[in-house]
Amino acid sequence: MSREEEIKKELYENTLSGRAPITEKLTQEGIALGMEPLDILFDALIPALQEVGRLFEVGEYFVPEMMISAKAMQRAMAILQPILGDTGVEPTGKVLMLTVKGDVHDIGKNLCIIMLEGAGFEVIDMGVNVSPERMIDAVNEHQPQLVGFSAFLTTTMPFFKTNIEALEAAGLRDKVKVMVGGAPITREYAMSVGADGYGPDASQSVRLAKQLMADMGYDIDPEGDDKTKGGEAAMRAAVGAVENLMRKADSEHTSG
Ligand code: B12
Repeated sequence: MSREEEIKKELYENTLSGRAPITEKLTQEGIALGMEPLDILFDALIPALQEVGRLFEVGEYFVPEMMISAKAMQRAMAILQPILGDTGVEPTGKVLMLTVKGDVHDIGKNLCIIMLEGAGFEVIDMGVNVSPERMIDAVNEHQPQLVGFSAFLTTTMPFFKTNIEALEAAGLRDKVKVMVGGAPITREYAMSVGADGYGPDASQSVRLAKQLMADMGYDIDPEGDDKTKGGEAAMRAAVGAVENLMRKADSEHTSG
């Protein structure tokens, strides 16, 4: 078996068992050997995640195992992402993404980031539990066209409004478009707090981001993905696999 074939096999096995440092190393080795990122994605990472989903359904895997596997895949994706997203064209736009104060859920936000970068956006990821003050500092520093707020708890979603009011108070509200999302969020809620758009999933966060850029007068086709030469489609497949997996976790996560 060639080293390339071995790498695919080892990547599959280590994603399945959730060994993130090893998936990262193997992906780096594969890329250094000249392997195609899409082959790594479709022949190793996505099949492994599909198997994780199957093991969950038959009761052999539980939420912690699924999350550890998803993390291992995300570590590998972090290496593939810039290569797949490297379109050689100017970034579509700049987006600042964060999970609001008091909230540590970041899987959904991270999936949106993977897709946005795959679609050619430059993304500044501020992580989780981000205060309105830190958000304002970052908008001043990076001057993005878009800001994306993520919240997963009914107790933290009011921070959308707090953040939007902070943007108004800082005189920045007309400089950025605000998009929001997260498990408990609805379009109605998003509109009621004064957001410019709501995205129910990672794919739609890309369409929304492009639409908002077009609304701001940038020359962008919200439906088009021609700039990314297949990278965006590959990302969509990978992100879809992780999304399905995490949604399955929902049924077991009732401790709130
Ligand atoms: C995984 C998980 C966790 C993990 C988070 C790990 C991590 N690093 O993110 C851990 C175990 C840490 C956790 C902790 C808690 N959790 Co939790 N968690 C979940 C779970 C099962 C999955 C969330 C997830 O990652 N989904 C994966 C993605 C794919 O799902 P998604 O929501 O569809 O995300 C998409 C969209 O929302 C959208 N999107 C997301 N952000 C954005 C942003 C923008 C700008 C746009 C456009 C789109 C967008 O795109 C995403 C990708 O497609 C959910 C259940 C659920 N229904 O979501 C509960 C859930 C969110 N958790 C819940 C609770 C209660 C908690 C805890 C309070 C539990 C506790 N008692 O401690 C703590 C809170 C900790 C805190 N302070 O934040 C509740 C919230 C209930 C509520 N309405 O408030 C939920 C709904 C579970 C439930 N049914 O009770 N949790």
